[in-house]
Amino acid sequence: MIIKRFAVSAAAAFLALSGGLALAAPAGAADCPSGEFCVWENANFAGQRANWSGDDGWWEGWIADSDSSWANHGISGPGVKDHVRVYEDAWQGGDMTICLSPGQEVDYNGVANDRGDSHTWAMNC
Ligand SMILES: [Ca+2]
Ligand SMILES: [Ca+2]
Repeated sequence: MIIKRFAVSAAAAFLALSGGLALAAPAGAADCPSGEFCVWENANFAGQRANWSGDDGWWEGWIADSDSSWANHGISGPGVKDHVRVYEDAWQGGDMTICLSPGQEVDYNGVANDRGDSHTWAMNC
């Protein structure tokens, strides 16, 4: 992880040094590890972050019913469950509050705000 971070910042430094005008914004605004689904307690990817590479049927108390922004940095591929469905109750119960396609980042959603309790990776939304 440290090595990877170093490589990324080295690449960024190289881009900056090589006169990279229009330093392209990173692919996503949200700071979320590749391959993972991330949830923040505040809008705009702020506050404490929870992240998972797999499913979670019962979010920890501090993030349950506190989710206000979301990012799906899952890896896509043939036959891969790369969408994420968030549910209002534990164990994928109740309504689906929000569903993210691969790469999708949502900085706020009034319907889903502070309702999530579980999520699962899925083939679609
Ligand atoms: Ca919140
Ligand atoms: Ca809930």
